[in-house]
Amino acid sequence: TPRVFSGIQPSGHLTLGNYLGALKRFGEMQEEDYETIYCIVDLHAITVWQEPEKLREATRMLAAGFIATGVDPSKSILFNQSGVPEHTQLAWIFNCVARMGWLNRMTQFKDKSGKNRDSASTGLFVYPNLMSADILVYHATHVPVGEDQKQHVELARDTAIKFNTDYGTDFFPIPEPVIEGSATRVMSLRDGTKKMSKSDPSDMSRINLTDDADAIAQKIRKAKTDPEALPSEPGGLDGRAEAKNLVNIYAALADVTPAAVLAEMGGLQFSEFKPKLAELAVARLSPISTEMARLMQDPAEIDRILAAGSARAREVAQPILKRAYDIVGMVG
Ligand code: AQP
Repeated sequence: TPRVFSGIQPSGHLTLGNYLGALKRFGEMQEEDYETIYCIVDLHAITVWQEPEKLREATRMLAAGFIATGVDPSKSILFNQSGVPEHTQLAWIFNCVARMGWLNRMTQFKDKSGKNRDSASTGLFVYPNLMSADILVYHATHVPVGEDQKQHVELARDTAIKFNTDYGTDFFPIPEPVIEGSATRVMSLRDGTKKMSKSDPSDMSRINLTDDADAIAQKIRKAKTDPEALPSEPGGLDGRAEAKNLVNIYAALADVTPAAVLAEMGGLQFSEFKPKLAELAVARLSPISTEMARLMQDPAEIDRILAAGSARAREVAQPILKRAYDIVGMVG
């Protein structure tokens, strides 16, 4: 069976972008013909400073988020990255395989380091190599991600190819990004040119999976739009980034295409469409936030689930890591 790997950083509250771009697909793929491995990538999170107690809390909260959105720890392997040291051990090899020029092209590094590149952590720069290791230490072949992570999965492919070529082997499979759905890039509610992000300083820019019904309704009501009515076909959204974003969100939440949404709602003003969107978002998200809150009442149980997941993950990763070290020429 093909193997799926994907991860999410415990760097803040889960957003609607994380849900529609990634999490929603995780639970679905678990029920399809895949072996599924899902990871809370805590080592990636510390590429930018995290307050230690908040990091622990966010890790447990994210575990609750995975489970509440449909990941079943008895069907999928669910764990946190630092529990499986094989990731960082393989990442070192990949630090020596991937080229500086490849990492220099990564747009996420440019975005996150901003103008002051000299003060970004070195971890932020080499983070894509750790992500390559996350995937390849399981010989995973399918990586469900949002659009923003496509470039990193491509780097993992290049790294697998270069390792195989340099060492004259076909040891690493070449992983494929799986980017599906009508909301693979959910944009900020305040700015249609920026992606919705956990770490955006403005809470009004995003819907958190933990937001209550009032907060969701308020954020959608205040979301930036233009004065035009909804068009009746997707082409009418060209050049209208904010309008397009809200239609895509509606479509993804309703599990229909944007064209189907517009066929039904074309001609509506945003003052009429937004309450419908808010109602749908609340209906979809409130069971998730209720379940997350319930799971968070027993953090020790969450820790047990993650420890059991790490043990299962190590069983898969250890022989693959050992073989990789062997190919490279390490004694032992
Ligand atoms: N806005 C988005 N639309 C669609 N998918 C998204 N993802 C993130 N934002 C959107 C997908 O969610 C998964 C987990 O992302 P991550 O935690 O690895 O970090 P990220 O991509 O950097 O996401 P954030 O929310 O913006 O986190 P911060 O603010 O910490 O950087 C990935 O599959 C991603 O594609």
